[in-house]
Amino acid sequence: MLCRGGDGCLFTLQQSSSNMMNRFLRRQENPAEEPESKTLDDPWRELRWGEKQMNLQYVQEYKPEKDDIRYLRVLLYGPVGSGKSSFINSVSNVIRGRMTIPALASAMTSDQSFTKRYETHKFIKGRGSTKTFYPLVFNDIMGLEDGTDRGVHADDIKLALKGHVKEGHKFNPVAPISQNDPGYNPTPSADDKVHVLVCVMSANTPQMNSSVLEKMKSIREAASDLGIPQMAMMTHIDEACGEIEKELKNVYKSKYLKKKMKDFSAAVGIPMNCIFPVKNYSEEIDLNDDIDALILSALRKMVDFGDDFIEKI
Ligand SMILES: Nc1nc2c(ncn2[C@@H]2O[C@H](COP(=O)(O)OP(=O)(O)O)[C@@H](O)[C@H]2O)c(=O)[nH]1
Ligand SMILES: [Mg+2]
Repeated sequence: MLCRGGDGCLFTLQQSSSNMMNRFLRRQENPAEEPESKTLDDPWRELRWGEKQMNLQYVQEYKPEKDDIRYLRVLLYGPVGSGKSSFINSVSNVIRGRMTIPALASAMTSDQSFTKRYETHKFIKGRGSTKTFYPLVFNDIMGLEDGTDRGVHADDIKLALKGHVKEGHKFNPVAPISQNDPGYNPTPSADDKVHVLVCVMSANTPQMNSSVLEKMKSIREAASDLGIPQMAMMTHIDEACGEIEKELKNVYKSKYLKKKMKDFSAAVGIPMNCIFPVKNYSEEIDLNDDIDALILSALRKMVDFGDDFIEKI
């Protein structure tokens, strides 16, 4: 706006303010002109970021009430690269209060699964002669690849749910474990069985293909038949949404993530309130309270769901 005084100035001022008014009215009529915010004003789920310590203590002090059950066993399944091994590492970091490297995470983004053996991951409690394990253990099962003869066989996961897969068994993608196999456990104990089934999915991948969805569905049905509680985790949330990458506390404000979780919920039939977003430890060299808070929020639910099931068996 040029203003040199006199009538010309008045005219230019009037013109300028009427232009502004027009722009304002246009925006009112057509909000699309305004770049839409990527975040909601208020989080859609409440997470008390300051309660990390309480949840940590809850998980650290958890112990199954039944005498014949030493461990609450969580089985993680999901596509290759979704972050199952990284989640186990992350839990180890959080529970032990320092960075640790128990389960190998694959840095390669290949379509072949890295974890092939059925292995129980335990977390060490105490040091030296007082060394014991926390009663919360994880099994990480080979990825669910596209196609029938690749990745883990859905039948193997079903047998693992019932505790029939022995520690160290090497999965064969072509043929599921049979009763004659040395890796088959005919008489599983109550804590060989899986107490919570957790699907791990990356928020940073496009739509899942139908054959992976089919495998997931059949596993979920088997778990439902056995009464095993189920939940899911969305990982890679930092990579999927710039707002979360900038600030992890935006996790429940991100419109993108909310939509991704809703779509996932609809595709696999896991209700929204059983899906938890987490950011795994991946590049960090030190612990971070916000990362811990999200992991503990999911972990606490795993413990509660698993414990409910243990009470029933
Ligand atoms: N940025 C980021 N990277 C992740 C996350 N979770 C896993 N990763 C990385 O993704 C890759 C595959 O993870 P991995 O745990 O091996 O997947 P798995 O095949 O399901 O066991 C590794 O390079 C991890 O560091 C996450 O939440 N955020
Ligand atoms: Mg792995």
